[in-house]
Amino acid sequence: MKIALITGITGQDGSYLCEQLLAKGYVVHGMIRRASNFNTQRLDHLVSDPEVYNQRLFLHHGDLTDSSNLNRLLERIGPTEIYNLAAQSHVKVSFEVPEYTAEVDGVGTLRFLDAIKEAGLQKRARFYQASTSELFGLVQEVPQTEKTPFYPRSPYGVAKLYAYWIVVNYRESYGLHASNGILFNHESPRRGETFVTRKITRAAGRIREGLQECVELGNLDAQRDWGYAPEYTEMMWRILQQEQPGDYVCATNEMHTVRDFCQNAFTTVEMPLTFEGEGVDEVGRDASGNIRVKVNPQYFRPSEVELLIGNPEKARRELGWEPKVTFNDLVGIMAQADWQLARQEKAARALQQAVLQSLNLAGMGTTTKMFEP
Ligand code: NAP
Ligand code: G4F
Repeated sequence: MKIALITGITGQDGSYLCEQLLAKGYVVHGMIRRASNFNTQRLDHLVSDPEVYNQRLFLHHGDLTDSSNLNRLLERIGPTEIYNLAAQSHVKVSFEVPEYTAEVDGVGTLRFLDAIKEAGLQKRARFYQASTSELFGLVQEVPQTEKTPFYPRSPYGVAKLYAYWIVVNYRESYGLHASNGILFNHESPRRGETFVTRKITRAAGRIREGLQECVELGNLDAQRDWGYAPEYTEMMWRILQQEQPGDYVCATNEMHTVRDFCQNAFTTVEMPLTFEGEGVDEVGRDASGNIRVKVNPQYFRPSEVELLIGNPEKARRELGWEPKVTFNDLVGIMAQADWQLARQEKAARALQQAVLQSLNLAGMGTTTKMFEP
């Protein structure tokens, strides 16, 4: 029987991977962090299914900073495949919590590998590490491949660089079946709302429905190779099905600016934008001249990764992996989903307003300002 352990199962990738492994007949165990609120929204459809939850899907509290917990989980579960997706995954936030990011994203990976070795699971368990195109940072070559030298530009990138090399080291030293997926940005309607793509599609839907005036962004010139998350989690599985472990770039080989993403998203919600001005004075206006996109230096990073574009040739050749969802498809999927959410939010607000008015309490509880990196 195939038994998977997924860290970061509550995140974007963890939730898609969990669905895919269950569909392939795996028993799936997930590590979740204790939180003061429920944090399993992306898994709710599985957790509420009595034929799945506690039958083929099991959740365990844990944290990558706690070795004793990792040891216990490995001993109890005896996984055949381990997907290490847990991380403090926000690049800008890593400048504010560099030490914590190193602990979780860097040393956390070492804790896991060492726990596998100490538990004597190196022959039984295959290990996938969520490596990242942020390793390339200040890119030394365009497009980036498995052979491009690394030059990380953030505490996040540096922590992930340690994780990358410790995976290689444990593979070479102790014969672990341990692999790195060097994944370029991948997005979906489940993407966290403070990553730029989701921030834009959320804003486009809400602005279209009159729930928000404008969205403030950072560097509009940054270029990324954006793919569709479920295709990337499928690739993680393919890597672990290989007889030999290895390291693979996973990307679309297409690159677009943040500005392009905005234009495409606002066009999807039938509110095309025209950009004018430069630098911090650049704005995006709708057809009536209203400003819908502004630049706010608050969202700039101390050091920026200006461009990323990957060449997934090795994955195509060795794993038969090829992304099918194009940039336009991806923006369409996300903007349509968030437009739908905005319509629901508008309807819920109207209902709330009507109830408050009938109670003579109108105006309470409608703030939309959020804390955001
Ligand atoms: P995500 O949505 O931010 O999910 C991160 C997951 O890690 C969440 O489940 C989070 O739990 C968990 N986590 C955070 N700190 C933890 C800790 N100390 N102990 C245990 N769990 C912890 O990220 P994602 O987009 O799915 O990405 C998955 C992985 O791929 C990450 O390692 C990320 O760095 C890497 N990656 C992502 C991309 C991308 O474009 N998405 C590209 C390359 C690499 P909570 O839900 O409780 O916060
Ligand atoms: O969406 P982002 O925050 O993603 P970033 O920094 O590329 O990191 C993501 O992808 C990595 C893979 O390359 C993962 F390893 C990592 O875990 C994460 O999933 O920012 C993308 C670009 C940046 O250049 C940023 O400066 O968009 C720019 N940007 C412009 N305005 C913004 C904003 N980013 C955010 N988050 N918010 C803005 O308002």
